[in-house]
Amino acid sequence: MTKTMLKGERGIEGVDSTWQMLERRIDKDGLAKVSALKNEPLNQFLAEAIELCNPARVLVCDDSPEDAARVRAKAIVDGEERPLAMDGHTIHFDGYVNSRNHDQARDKEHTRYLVPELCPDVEELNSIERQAGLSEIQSIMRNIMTGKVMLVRFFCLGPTGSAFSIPCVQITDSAYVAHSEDLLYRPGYEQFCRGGPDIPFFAMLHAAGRLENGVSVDSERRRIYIDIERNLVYCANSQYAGNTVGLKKLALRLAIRKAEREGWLAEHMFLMGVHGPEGRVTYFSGAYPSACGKTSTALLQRETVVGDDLAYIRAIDGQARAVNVERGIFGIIEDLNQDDDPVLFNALNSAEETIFNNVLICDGKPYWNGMGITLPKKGINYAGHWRPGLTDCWGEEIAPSYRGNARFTLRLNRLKNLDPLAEEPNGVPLGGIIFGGRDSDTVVPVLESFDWQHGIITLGAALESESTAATHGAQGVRKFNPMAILDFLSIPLRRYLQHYLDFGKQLERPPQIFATNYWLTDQKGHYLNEKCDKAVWLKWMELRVHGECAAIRGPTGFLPRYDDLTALFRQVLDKDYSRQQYERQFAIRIPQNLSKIKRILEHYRGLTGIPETVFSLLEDQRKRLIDLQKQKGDSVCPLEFHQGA
Ligand code: SPV
Ligand code: MN
Repeated sequence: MTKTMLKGERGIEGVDSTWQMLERRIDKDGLAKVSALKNEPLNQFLAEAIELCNPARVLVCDDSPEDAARVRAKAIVDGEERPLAMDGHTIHFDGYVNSRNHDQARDKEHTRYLVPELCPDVEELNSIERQAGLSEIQSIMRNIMTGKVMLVRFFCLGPTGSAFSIPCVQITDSAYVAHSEDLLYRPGYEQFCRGGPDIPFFAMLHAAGRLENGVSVDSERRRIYIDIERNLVYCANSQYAGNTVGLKKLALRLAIRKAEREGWLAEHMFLMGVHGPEGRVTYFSGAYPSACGKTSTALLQRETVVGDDLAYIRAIDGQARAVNVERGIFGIIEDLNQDDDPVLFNALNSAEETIFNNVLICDGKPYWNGMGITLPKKGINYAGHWRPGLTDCWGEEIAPSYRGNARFTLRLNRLKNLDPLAEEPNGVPLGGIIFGGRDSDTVVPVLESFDWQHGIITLGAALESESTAATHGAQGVRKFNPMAILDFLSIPLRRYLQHYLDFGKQLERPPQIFATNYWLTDQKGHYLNEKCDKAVWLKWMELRVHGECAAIRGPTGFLPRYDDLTALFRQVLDKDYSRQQYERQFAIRIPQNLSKIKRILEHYRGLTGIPETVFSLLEDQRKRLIDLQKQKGDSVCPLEFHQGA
């Protein structure tokens, strides 16, 4: 938070009265912790929050294990979490009234930016005039913590003590939220201490509101308001982590603005090490919309994981270097099973600190859809007592675990394939960036762009994904989701894209840009790949980054050669890979690619100020596709191209 938030608001007298107020409301231990930071904007934020929310008590936590244990215990006492049979395991349920009224996902409609009147840079964003928004959120949060304990916790985005670090303070009345953050983020109290009185920080104020059975119930008064002027986020009447865990998607929004000002990238990306020949490790980041295979890619066996959701990327001495913003995973649990995701499945079955979110509980054990075993016929889930065939008031099936978004929360250091450089303050060097959507009929399973600009525009800015929330079995609805970040954009897309293009200019050798698509089907709707095939695509990309394998130049980018894939399928998965499989998977489907370009161009034409490069690169691609179509027809296998690379 910058000093500007104080300007004109309080003089010396104000500073004194802020401190007097804190002295009245915070106990001696807490006061000592706050006072050691000597941070006046922080004091002011605390005083404002206390005045507004009016808690019975304030508990200020530092980085000590004792404070973390207090928070964990409180989550149980308050009923926000319940212990499970296995040591360290708890279950948290988010609100559910019926399939149309629940607290099981991010509330996009009520997530708004507070902006001054006529603010030009947010016309594409869901926003509300600042004063009106502040009045509304303040009226919702007034006295919202009456009788409750306000928790004050300090965390750090990115590794501590590094160029990437962003200190954050989270105020919340939810021990579940504070506990989740403890699993997901690095402790930050010491970082604040070291940073001195002028350290800039992000601030989050959350209140779960009225609870019944440990669950937030006033969902009609749920609001997530982001004050971009003060780097301060308010959230009320929700527990779902995507709304409430300030350091996750709320801080991402603030970080995108900061990154634009300072010349780096704040991204919705995993980060992983792919292991090449002779012990070489090459790092990749990957942007995938929710439920497109992001976490399962990041956690692939034989590779090493740095992070699964958020990455900061900086140009350091002309090289792109990246860190995991987090230190834990808030991952989707559906379909997670022993065969496909052994690393995670084993972690979820070991007796260490894990929060299960919105799964089915029977005899103290967690169960979820697609876990690969027969589920019990009764239990407790997000909707209460559950049995098969239960429906809500709209006739929708109540699944054992919340369909598509039941999750788990755990620390990454639990996983045996955590990358040794995961805590490296300078980050890991980035060899490649992957953009991956859920696409049944257009993009080939793996593809490399011609260069940085071509990749950023035709793969990143043109990313689409088919929704999974559609009725079971029905064709998904395709959604435009550039860089998988549309939900979190806090600047107009034109600026975000321009910033990406400019970022590349700071790099001596920009990371190579790739696309993956794990979801390609044949005309009958059968998947053309198995889940495990992604392991091969990663190894191919790793070789490409080092120029160790040739590729075929197609109209949309570089494609793998059949012989290289055959060798990799044998080496990585011990599988045969037939020419017929290759032809079906890697044929360029020209009409579908042309339709995609048309859709993407339409999106961009509907916006103002989009960089000209976006249109010219997509137009060039269109021409290449049409030329090829004239020569070879609608579907062209790479074996029919002639140029190599
Ligand atoms: C996502 O939906 O991209 C998530 C979960 O990572 S949430 O915290 O809801 O954003
Ligand atoms: Mn995410």
